[in-house]
Order: sequence, then C-alpha cells, then structure tokens
Amino acid sequence: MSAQNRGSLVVIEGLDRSGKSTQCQILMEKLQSKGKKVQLYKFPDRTTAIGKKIDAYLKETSQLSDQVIHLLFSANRWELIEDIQSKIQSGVTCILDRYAFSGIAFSAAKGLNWEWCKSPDRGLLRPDLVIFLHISPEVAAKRGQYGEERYENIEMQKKVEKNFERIEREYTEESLSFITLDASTSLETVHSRIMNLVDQVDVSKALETL
Ligand code: DGP
Repeated sequence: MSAQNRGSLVVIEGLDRSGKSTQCQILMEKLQSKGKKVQLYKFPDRTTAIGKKIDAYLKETSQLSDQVIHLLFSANRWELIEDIQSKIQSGVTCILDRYAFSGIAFSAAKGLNWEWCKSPDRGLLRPDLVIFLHISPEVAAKRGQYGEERYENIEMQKKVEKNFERIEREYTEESLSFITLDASTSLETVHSRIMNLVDQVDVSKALETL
C-alpha cells in the first residue's frame, strides 16, 4: 500500500474488562477533536452474518468446535479488511478494538496449535502499533458484567494473559511495535499513554501484511 498521506492502523488489545472499548472510544473522540479523520472497528463485528454466529457462540446459545469458531473470528476480520484498507488509503486513521492477536491468544488458550491459530490471519494488514491493555485477571473479574460471556472466567483469562506475553515477544522480534500498558491506573492516565504512542506512529512507510 502506498505510504503517501495514508492513515495509521492502530490496534488496541486487552483481556476482557480491561477498559479496551472505553479507551478506543475516547481515543477516537480525541483524535477527531484534533481534526483527524478516524474510524473505529470493533472485532468481533457482531452485525454481519458471520458476526451473528460469533455472538450466539459467545452468549453460549450455540455450540461450535474450537476450530470452526477460530475460523469464523478470522473470516469476520477478512470480511472487513478491504474496507479498512481503503479507509487507510484515503487518509483515515483506523482504530481496531481487538484483531488477530486476540484470535491467537484465546484459541491457543483452548489448546489449539499456536502456528495453526496464526495461519488464517496471515495476509491481513500488519498494524503500525498494537497496544495491549494489561490488567490482572483477578482485578478484571471484579469489574461490572464480568462472567456474562464464554471466556469470562479467571482460569481462561490467565491463559490468555500468558499467551499475550508470548505474542508480544514473537511480534517484537518481527519488529512489530507491540506495547503493553498497565490498564489498572486511571482512565485519564491510560488514555494519555495511548495518545503519546499513537502520536509517534510513522506513516511514512507503507503498510505490510501479517
Ligand atoms: P469483546 O466483544 O471485545 O468482549 O470480545 C468478545 C470475546 O471474544 C472476548 O472474550 C474475546 C474473544 N475473542 C475475540 N476475538 C477472538 C478470536 O479471534 N478468537 C477467539 N477464539 N476469541 C476471540
């Protein structure tokens, strides 16, 4: 993708109830108030036909094999990637609330092979910046609405936490900018750290793929 005047691609990842969606919303509003064109994408996008299947699975009203749900989550990213790519090309900053890294962290936590988990997302756009909001699973569990969906239990979240540590190591080795932030501090502190990182993104180089 041409690097001229493109928007940046920023991913916010985190454990469940880490405050990720709130931070994405605030980031979007602050960037807009600075005059930037911004689009927020939330994964899974539960509004598409595939997203509705994922939603039913997460609410435990349907059962699917671990492999099938992994591929559906990935397909849900693939169905939006062209739209994201054209937005970036037209100078829009795209903020992604979760992305392929959640796919690896959650599916591998269920025992699926690490490399197999990575493979369906290969070829998706490689973000300029990934921010992982870290909160201890015990603290997250005390936050509102915890436990309503599949995966929202401490045992699962601890495995996911470990997997994100491995993801950080592996992608940092590949020179991807993957930064872990402490999300247990105040909303304002977390926001200003995120904003500092986003302000430093270098859009002079073309985007690559995962
Ligand atoms: P959220 O809407 O951000 O609360 O995410 C929904 C849940 O789905 C959350 O527990 C994380 C999980 N999740 C997100 N993306 C993936 C994925 O690609 N694969 C798997 N297995 N789980 C995912």
